Amino acid sequence: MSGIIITCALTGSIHTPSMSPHLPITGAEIARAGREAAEAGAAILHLHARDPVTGQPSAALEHFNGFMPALARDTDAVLNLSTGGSAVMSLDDRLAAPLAIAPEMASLNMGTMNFALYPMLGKDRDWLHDWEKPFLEGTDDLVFKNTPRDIARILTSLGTERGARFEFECYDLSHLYMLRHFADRGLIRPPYFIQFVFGVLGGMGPDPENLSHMVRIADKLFGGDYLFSVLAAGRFQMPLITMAAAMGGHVRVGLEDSLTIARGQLARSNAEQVVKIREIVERLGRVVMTPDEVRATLGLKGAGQVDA
Ligand code: KMH
Ligand code: ZN
Repeated sequence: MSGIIITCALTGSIHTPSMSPHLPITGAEIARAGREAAEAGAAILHLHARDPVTGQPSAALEHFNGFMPALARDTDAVLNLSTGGSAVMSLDDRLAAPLAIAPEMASLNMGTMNFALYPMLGKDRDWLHDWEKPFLEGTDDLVFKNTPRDIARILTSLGTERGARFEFECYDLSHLYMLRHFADRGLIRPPYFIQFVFGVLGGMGPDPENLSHMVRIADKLFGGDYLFSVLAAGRFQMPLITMAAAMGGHVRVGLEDSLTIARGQLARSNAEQVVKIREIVERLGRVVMTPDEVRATLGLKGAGQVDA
């Protein structure tokens, strides 16, 4: 089987500080987490920013600048900026930092959807910050907006005008058809790096049958023009990404997607998850790809053209 791309999503905008002491929040914590994950074998770092004091998801360029220069200096990883930000942000806010930085890669969410995080409220806990509980409670009436017009705007402003390539986040079968639509409109060119997203309440569930069906339909829609990666939320992370690796796909880990390293056991770092999946995929006979091999495979513009 070909080489395998390990992506690590360091902090995200889903989990809140009270859920794990290991979730990186400040620029220095995110930069350290990225260095460690890259050293462990992550070729792509998927990046969100947070307010360093409150831990709230942030769209502020200054918060991205809290870690971007350090990651560009200390790693050769592909720095992949989220355009998803947080579902509570406007698209203008979500795009502000990526447009300023002009990354090699950015995420792109292929449909409007529910993004329900309130099931994580679970048993009450001592919340570190007063924003956390209302943030989670409010997701029962939250729409994560990604209309075709939004998608076209991101593709044009970040892709065509600034040379970014994309991690296409597909949470459902319908998102593959939306991606095909944009290929037919000539707004994207292969190879398509498609991230199948499992286990977000509002997207498809973490069932292996869904993975095999997504691959079957992606094969039908894109033939040899795509690579698939898998991320799965929470306890489903390792089983599903292991299945992806066995199927010839690529994998994404990171505390954005799961806070655990094993059932009921918090991961002490992002790198711990990278090490675990690297051991698994190498036992499966896969060879972990370097950042430059990823750049060559996906046709990325190179780190030198990023305003980090
Ligand atoms: N949080 C993941 C479920 C994005 O940042 O654009 C999907 C994601 C979206 O990473
Ligand atoms: Zn993300």
